[in-house]
Amino acid sequence: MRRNSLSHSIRRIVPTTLAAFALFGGTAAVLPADAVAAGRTQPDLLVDLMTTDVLNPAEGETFTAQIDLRNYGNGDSGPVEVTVSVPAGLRTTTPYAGSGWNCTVTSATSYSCAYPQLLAGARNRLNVPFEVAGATPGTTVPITATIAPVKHESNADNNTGSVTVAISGTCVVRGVVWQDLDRDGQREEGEPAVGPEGVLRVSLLARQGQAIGGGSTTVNPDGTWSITARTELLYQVRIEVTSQYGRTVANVGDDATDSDLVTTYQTEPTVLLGGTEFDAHHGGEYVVDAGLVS
Ligand SMILES: [Ca+2]
Ligand SMILES: [Ca+2]
Ligand SMILES: [Ca+2]
Repeated sequence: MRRNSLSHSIRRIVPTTLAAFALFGGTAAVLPADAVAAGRTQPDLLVDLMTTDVLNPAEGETFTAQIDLRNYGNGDSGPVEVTVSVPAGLRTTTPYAGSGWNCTVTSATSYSCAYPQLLAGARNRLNVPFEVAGATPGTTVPITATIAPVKHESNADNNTGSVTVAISGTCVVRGVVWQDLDRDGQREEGEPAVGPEGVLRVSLLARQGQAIGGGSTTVNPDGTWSITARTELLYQVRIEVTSQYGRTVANVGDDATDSDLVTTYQTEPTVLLGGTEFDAHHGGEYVVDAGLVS
């Protein structure tokens, strides 16, 4: 591009821009009403995320609500004060010390927690302990944290966050292990049970890291097994059998008499088979039957 061509383009653009500015009624002296405030630094505290260290606490147990706070603004906050609600079914216990936070039990239904200040852009985690007391198993209870707006805060609409915690109950997971002689995926008269000589172990795996639950057992001589376990989490049944067996086809025909093992995890030195992941709720009974073929 030749030099004089470029300067010609610029001359054309400048008047157009000025015309557009005039069109919007602007002069350089007219600024938005909040421009003075915008020129200052402003904190903006927010509840970024709330989690609990245990997904499914049970009656009498203690867990921690983890409240991640942030100053999203460009100004330091000054003293921070957070109110954490204690819903029915939970109760306060001794607050943690030593994190810089100072929490006190203000009433049966809330904690009040103070922190010296969050600098612009800073994050911090507030940990608040709860005890499950009188909650109905299988229900969820909400915990809410609210940051009191600080001076000059630019947005107070994001100062509240919440998390729900599911209260564990109990369920029964059970099944029968049998040999599917005709390999049709259905348990029929005359097809024998596989007892402890063939089934080494039945395990109930809790698949979420922060959930408490699970268990294991062995089968009875008639191939039946049963585990009573905690609820409000995801489970998977795994059955370990001797290497002469494999699994028959899964989910064929009547669910009451079919095989519910869908995955083979290993075949040596023992055979490890698994069912489908399921959500376990209080009072539930979950049946995972296993048809084996040799
Ligand atoms: Ca805010
Ligand atoms: Ca059969
Ligand atoms: Ca079934």
